[in-house]
Amino acid sequence: MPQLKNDRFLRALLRLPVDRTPVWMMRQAGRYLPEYRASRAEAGSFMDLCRNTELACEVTLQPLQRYPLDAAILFSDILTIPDAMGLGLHFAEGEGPKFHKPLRSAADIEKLEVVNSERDLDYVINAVSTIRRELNGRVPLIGFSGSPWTLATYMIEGGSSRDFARCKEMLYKRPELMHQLLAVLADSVTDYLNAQIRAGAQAVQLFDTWGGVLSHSAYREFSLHYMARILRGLIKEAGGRRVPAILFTKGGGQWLEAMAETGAEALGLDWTTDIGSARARVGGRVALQGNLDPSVLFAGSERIRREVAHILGAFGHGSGHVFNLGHGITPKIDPDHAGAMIEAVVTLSAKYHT
Ligand code: 1CP
Repeated sequence: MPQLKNDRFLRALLRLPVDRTPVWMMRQAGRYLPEYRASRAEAGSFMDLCRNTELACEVTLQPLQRYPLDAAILFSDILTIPDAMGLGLHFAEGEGPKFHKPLRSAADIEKLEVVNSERDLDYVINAVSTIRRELNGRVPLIGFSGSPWTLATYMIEGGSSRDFARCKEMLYKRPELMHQLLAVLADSVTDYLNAQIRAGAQAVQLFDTWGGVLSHSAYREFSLHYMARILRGLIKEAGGRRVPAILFTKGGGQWLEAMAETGAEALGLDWTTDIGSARARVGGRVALQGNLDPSVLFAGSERIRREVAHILGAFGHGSGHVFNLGHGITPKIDPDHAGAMIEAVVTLSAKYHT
């Protein structure tokens, strides 16, 4: 493997000194980029794009051609695991993800088996090794998975949800069944992330997008517990380097202390938390990633620069911060505005690392 030329993202996750704050964007490959829309049209459906190694590699690299980003993230989706479990993922035009066979009974859950990623998700694992090769050491590659709870919400609801009514009904009426589902998912996610690490992922992120809809105690029992189990099972080193893990619970700002106990090297923050207070609470134990409100990117470059400066200042001096949005970039953002954000991080952050 070629030498890694830019390791400030990996160093910041381990709270080692860096020359400036590293930056990447959740959903940095996606519909806000015209070149992504062209590759997507060429592939056919979204899943065709994920399954086409060459095109998946191409869209992963697209944002790096535009911007001085410090990391690449595998182009895929969190819902590949439920698809591999036989639920039949598809994307209805303009409607988001849907499953042909959502989980509707105890029997549906009882027959689920732990996914063997090298066999059942070979297209993702091939994409990881291809992207790693094509990156040629330019920046590190991030692998990812959804958290068991977040995957369970899509599998039970059959797609996106507003109120998570079916999941919450199961959680309170049949908690043992929910635990059975989450355990199969946790073992599948562990296998999936380890297969990505073996194929070349240099850091991994767990997306717990819907952890924040749980009650204070249910979050620990039904989401955090399973993420901690995954983190304990991950390969910790590859190619002579630590493979850091980032834990992102959207809406999880009040649980950072508990999240910092899981063994993750870094916590992702959404935009509702003050990053300075978060650092005071957990910064001695974990790095922090975030946390610009993605909607700031609707504003002009002056406002974007001010908001970036505010977050950099709130985190303050020293390593342990990876700049990011507080959630994924949305399709209507002008790519030049994303560029303004990245440029602001590059130019304004060096003074915090002297
Ligand atoms: O039409 C299209 O082109 C599909 C849009 C799209 C894209 C670009 C989907 C469908 N997924 C993706 C890629 C994707 N998804 C990545 C790629 C890497 C990157 O550049 O960041 C990643 C990391 C994801 C992860 C993902 N998928 C999450 C977790 C992160 C988050 O944003 O909260 C979730 C919840 C999903 C489910 C999903 N897949 C796609 C959509 C539109 C959604 C969200 C549905 C919902 O809001 O419930």
